[in-house]
Amino acid sequence: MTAALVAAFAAVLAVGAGAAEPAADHPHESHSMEGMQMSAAGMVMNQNTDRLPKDCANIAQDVTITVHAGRKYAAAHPGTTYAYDRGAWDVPPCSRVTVTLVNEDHVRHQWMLHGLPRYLYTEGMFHLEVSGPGEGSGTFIVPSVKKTYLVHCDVPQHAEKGMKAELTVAGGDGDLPSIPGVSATIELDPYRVRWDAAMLVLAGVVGLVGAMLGFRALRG
Ligand SMILES: [Cu+2]
Repeated sequence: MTAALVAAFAAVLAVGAGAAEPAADHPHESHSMEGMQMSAAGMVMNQNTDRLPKDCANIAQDVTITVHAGRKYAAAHPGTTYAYDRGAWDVPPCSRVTVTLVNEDHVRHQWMLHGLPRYLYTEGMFHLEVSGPGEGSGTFIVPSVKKTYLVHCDVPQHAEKGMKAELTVAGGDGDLPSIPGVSATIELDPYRVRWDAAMLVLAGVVGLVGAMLGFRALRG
């Protein structure tokens, strides 16, 4: 009981301390946290315009990419419903990349990139979202390593239905599977058997019973 009270008191103190911190400047209408901006039209998460990856001495180059997202780009890739206008982009090592996402649909679309260093980007991710027709921009800096980064839209079913791409640094380290216009779709065998101990015992029993029945049939 006492412990619970102490914990509750500590929690209240912690909340109080957080609220007492000086409020960040809000020069714009939108909310702004560390690397995150939100507005009614969309959001940018883990934006980074000046913090260098450990392996970069400076920003090698500024690169701008405009990505169009929408149903109409799926027409070029049979079997897809949503797509970006391109399946791949390549940027130089240590470049500062500014992406503008142009959403041409009346549904939410995202341009989410995975695999960035976690010491700079929460969850190793850069995330751009536009909630309807319109556009949004954000910036991140890539490390020097030759690497292929996965890009997709995280709205349920959009990546599965084609909204998937890759961003390579210095040509990347191999294509990812199932990228429309870039690589083949992988069909996993859903009936693949896992040969663990239980399966082996079961197979043994089935074999033994079969052999016994066979003997009986021969003798009968
Ligand atoms: Cu989408």
